[in-house]
Amino acid sequence: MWDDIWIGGDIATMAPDGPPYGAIRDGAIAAAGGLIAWTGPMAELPGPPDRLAARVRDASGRWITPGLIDCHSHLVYAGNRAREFELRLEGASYEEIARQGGGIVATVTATRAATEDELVAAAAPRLAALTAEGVTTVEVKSGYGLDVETEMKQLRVARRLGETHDVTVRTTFLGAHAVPAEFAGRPDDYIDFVRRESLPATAQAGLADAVDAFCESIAFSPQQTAQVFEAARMLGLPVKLHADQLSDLGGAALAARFGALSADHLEYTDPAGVRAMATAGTVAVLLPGAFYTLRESQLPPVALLRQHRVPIAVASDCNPGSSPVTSLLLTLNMACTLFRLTPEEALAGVTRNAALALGLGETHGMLAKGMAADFCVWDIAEPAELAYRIGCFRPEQIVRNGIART
Ligand code: DI6
Ligand code: FE
Repeated sequence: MWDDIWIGGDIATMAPDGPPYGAIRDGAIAAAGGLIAWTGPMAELPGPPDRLAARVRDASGRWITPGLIDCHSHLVYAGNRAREFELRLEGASYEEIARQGGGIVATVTATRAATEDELVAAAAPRLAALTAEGVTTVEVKSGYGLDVETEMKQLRVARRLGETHDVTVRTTFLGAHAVPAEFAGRPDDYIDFVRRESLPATAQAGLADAVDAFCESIAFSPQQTAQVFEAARMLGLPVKLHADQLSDLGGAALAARFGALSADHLEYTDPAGVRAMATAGTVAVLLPGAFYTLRESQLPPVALLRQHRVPIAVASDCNPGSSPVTSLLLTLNMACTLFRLTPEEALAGVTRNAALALGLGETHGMLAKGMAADFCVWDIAEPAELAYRIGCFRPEQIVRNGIART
C-alpha cells in the first residue's frame, strides 16, 4: 500500500527524449516512504486508487512538475548593497566598486560581524520566498566569510536552515570568492590559506558538498583557481566554477578539465569552452538575474550549448550584489525573455539539469519511480505558464519527500 496518490493530473516528468516536458496526460503519481512509488497514465494504474494508497488526492485540471531546484545561490549573508545599486545607477561599474573595496568584500565585513542566529534570521525570509514558489532543493555557497570561522559559520547556517525549513540544502565552499582585506595585494598567499586551512577545515567538519571559485580579473586567475581545484580533488570533493562572467579567462574549459559538475554564468565563454564542457559532461548554469542586474549585453552562448548538447540549468544566483533575486519563477521568465530559452528548456533548467549540477541527477529533478517524491501541483493549463507569468504566482501544493506541505 502506498502512502499517497495524486490522480487525474498531467504530469511533467521532465524525462528527456520523450514527449515535451516528458508529459504523461491524465496521469497519476504515488509516493511511499518519501519516494515515488509509481507514475504513469491513469489507465495503467494497477487497481482502484483507494485500494492502492492510504490517501487519494485529486489533481485533475492540474499539472504536476518536479520540485524546483535552485542550484546556485549565495543565500546566507548579512547586510545589503543597496548603496552600490545607487552607485551603479550613477555610472560606477560592478568591477570599479569591487576594486574600491565595495562589492563582495563589503558583504564579508557584515557577515563576519553577524552571529549565527543573526545570519539565520537574515537568510530565512529569502529562503521562505524561494520555497513558497516550489523550490524543494537549494544550493547555498559560503564566500562571504573568507576566514575559517566565518566560512564555516555560513555553511552551518545553511545546514540549520535545511533542518528548520522544508527544503533540501546542498552546501558549497566558496572560499576563493574574493581576496579579503587581511590578504590585500597577496592573492597567492590567500589561495595558499584556502588550500591549507579554510578548505580542509570546512571539509573536515563535513560542511561542504562541493567546492566553487570565482575565476575573474577582479577575483582569481585560472592558475589560482586550478590550485583550489587540486586541493578539492585531494579531499574528494566535486568542483564547480563562476566562469567567464565578466570576461573570457577560459574558465569553462578549466572547469571541464577538472570534471566540474557545473560552470556557471558563461556570458564570455568561447566555443572551445563549450566543447570542453560537452566532453566533460559539465552542466552550464545560466544566471539571468545577474545578467539583468548588471545590465550585461554579452549573451551566454545558448545556441552553441544546445548544439553540443551541454545540459543547461538556470538558477537565481541570489546574492546581495549582482543578483538580489529570491524568485526562481521570475528567473525562469528572465531565462526565456533575456536568453531566449524555451519554457521547456527553462523548466528543465530548474529541475533535471539543476539536479545534475548538484550531483543529484540519480535522485532528484525528474518524476520517475524510485526518485525523491519532491513535486509541485500547479493550477495551470500548460507548463509554459510557469515561465510566462511575472510575479505573484505559487504552486497549489508542494510535496517534499512524499509529504504534502499545504
Ligand atoms: N559572481 C556572482 O554572481 C556573485 N559572486 C560571484 O562570484 C556575486 C557576489 C556579490 O557581488 O556579492
Ligand atoms: Fe554566484
